[in-house]
Amino acid sequence: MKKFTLIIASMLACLFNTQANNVTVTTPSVSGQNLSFKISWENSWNTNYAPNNWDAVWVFVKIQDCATQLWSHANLSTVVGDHSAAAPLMIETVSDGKGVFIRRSAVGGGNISATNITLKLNVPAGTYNYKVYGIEMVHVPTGTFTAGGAGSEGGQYNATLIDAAAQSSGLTAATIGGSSVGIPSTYPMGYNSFYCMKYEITQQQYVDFLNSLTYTQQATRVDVAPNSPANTYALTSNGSGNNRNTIVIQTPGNNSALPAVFACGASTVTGYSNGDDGESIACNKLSSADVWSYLDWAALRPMTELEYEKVCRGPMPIVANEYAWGSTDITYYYNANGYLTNALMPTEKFTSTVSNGSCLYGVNSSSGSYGPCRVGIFATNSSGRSSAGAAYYGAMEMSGNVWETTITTGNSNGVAFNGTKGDGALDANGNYDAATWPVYSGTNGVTLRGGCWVNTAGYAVMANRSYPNYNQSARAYTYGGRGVR
Ligand SMILES: [Ca+2]
Ligand SMILES: [Ca+2]
Ligand SMILES: [Ca+2]
Repeated sequence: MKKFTLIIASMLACLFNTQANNVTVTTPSVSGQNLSFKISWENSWNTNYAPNNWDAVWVFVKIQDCATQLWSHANLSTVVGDHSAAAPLMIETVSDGKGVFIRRSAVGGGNISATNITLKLNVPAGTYNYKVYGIEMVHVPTGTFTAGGAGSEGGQYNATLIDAAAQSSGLTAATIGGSSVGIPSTYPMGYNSFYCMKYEITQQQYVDFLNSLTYTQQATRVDVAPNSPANTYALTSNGSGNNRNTIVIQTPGNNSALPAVFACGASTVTGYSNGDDGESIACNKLSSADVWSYLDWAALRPMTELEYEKVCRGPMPIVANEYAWGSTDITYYYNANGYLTNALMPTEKFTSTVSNGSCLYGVNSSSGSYGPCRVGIFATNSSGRSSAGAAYYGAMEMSGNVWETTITTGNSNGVAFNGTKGDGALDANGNYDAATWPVYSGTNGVTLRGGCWVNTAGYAVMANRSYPNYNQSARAYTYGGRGVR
């Protein structure tokens, strides 16, 4: 009877209703090794005409041991038949069992209403709390594409065909140009298929990450001590204010014993992370180590800068000086009083008509009232690729909003990366520890791509490579990122 009580208590403790962007995962129920929940998200697709791809949700599970209170990554069965998804969805397993992709099983489009999913866990017997996480992704199919530029992009690669031969034999520095070093065949060039996050990491996603860490790990991944008072901004570096980063300490931790509880807290009078707190705004003030630690934890991996170009351009020919949406159209948007309706909400949008080449760039001020906006802010039911500011395969804000933290080909640290995926766990200090991921050593293997809400339009040009050896060792109000798998 006592054990039964404990299980009930632990189930009550996990009444999560995860909402990141549009993905909603209901509170999971557990029976033996089977974990069941409903998933829903908006504007899903699976198309058999260009861009011939689909979107998906990368779903992974964390378990909290009721004895130790520690969260760890839960492996899932790698056998497709062990899982089930109601129509119109299907499950796609991965060989390392770190999660599953859930996607449309047939050609179609539109919103996915709450749909039943059952996943089979592969975890040791024990008493746990469970949390299910969902990250929207777009599929990037295997195929040849052209990297580089044809205009005055800035530091751009030579126009270079990335095909099966290039991936299998590597590229010389002279071939790829752009002050790149030679690229070995082990570096993911974007020829082979992968999934890319549809959006930049959001503030609520970073909060969910922080809330599964130990106190010591949290201390590494934020700017302030986790035992700071409630409502202390967690990411304060650079800029002259919070720059729309709303992540705060909701409940202070207890030094080296109890982790803090973080939340989005733009409007704490109404409650934390409750729909008016900036949860869906791109998370800025992240260092490369923050981005990559998030990705290791989520069992994803960093994106290379050649993959960045594949996601943006797809198989289309080069357009000189194009942005991520494949044209040179660009329209200036930034957050300011009166420009946004439903500011800080999941429905945040601009009051003016959205135009072709919609892009968040060019504020040229570090004033704390300026900052990034909600991810996917330009996409509507009727928007086209250019008005939505969408990359070829449907990823959003690949130009503008926050910089994309990608792995450079500009130095040996970067090109040593071989695509190893995160395993869901960080080291005891909260740092990523996946093999070949660049470790900071003077040059940290980062290049920033796609511009941001502060910089001029030239940096938002897709092929611009102004920072091939960037030291993104600190946090700044324009830095963020996303991952792939
Ligand atoms: Ca609130
Ligand atoms: Ca961006
Ligand atoms: Ca790891």
